[in-house]
Amino acid sequence: MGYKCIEEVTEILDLLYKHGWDERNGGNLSYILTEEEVESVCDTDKVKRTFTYNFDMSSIVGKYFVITGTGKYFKNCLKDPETNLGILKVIDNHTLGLLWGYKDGGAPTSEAPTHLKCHIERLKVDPKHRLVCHCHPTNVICMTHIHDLDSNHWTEDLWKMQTESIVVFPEGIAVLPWILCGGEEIGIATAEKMKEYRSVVWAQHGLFCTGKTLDEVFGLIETIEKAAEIYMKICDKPRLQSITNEQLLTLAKAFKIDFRHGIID
Ligand code: 2HA
Ligand code: ZN
Repeated sequence: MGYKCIEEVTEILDLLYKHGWDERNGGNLSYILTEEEVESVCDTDKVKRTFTYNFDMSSIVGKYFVITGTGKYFKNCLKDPETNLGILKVIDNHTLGLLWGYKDGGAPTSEAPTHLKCHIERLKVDPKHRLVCHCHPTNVICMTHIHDLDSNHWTEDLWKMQTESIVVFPEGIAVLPWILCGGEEIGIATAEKMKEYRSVVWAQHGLFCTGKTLDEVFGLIETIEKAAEIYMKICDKPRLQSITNEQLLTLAKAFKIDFRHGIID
């Protein structure tokens, strides 16, 4: 295939699959491409098909995205990117134009409106933002069955599972209750949380993570899932010691971490 930007995306999709976080057609990803990256794969103005959405995309008109296809399996993206992925351009307030991919007549993931709403919010906070990734990490889902769904309680407990957590997600993690996936309500609720967080948990479903690069977002997912794994392994065991608020504050000071206030301080 030889398209560097597509290879980078499919490598991450493959890793997510191999971790067991994207069974069957679980999960979806959207990543902003530069014009140069799109030019290395296809024409930037030959629109093959269009997809319309009923929300306002005016702030991202002209941007290019690679987006996983609806019903497609992360497992298959590395060997057949042109069927499982699409490159799309936001051609007006309500329309995506397909430039490349979805070779079998496919379409963007059912969660594309949620992804695009998250991109719109994250770009307001961070102009370098590029990636939204949704996956189904096992221990994060486990925790949503046995832990309350308060974002501050999750943040505190995940920060205290391992020293790295507060370093990797100092803004904390947001948690949403069970809401119908693929719909408007969950998209609006997720994007609202993205004004303050890069990571949003969907109860009994999975995780949405965002960031500047594929490595950053993959690392964020790994770190959150690792903290959740530790939580699940120790939650029913007697605890002799844990990380204290004071220790986290010492760490934050030493590493100059701009962490969310009102949880451990
Ligand atoms: O695309 O994960 O949330 C399959 C899903 C929907
Ligand atoms: Zn999902």
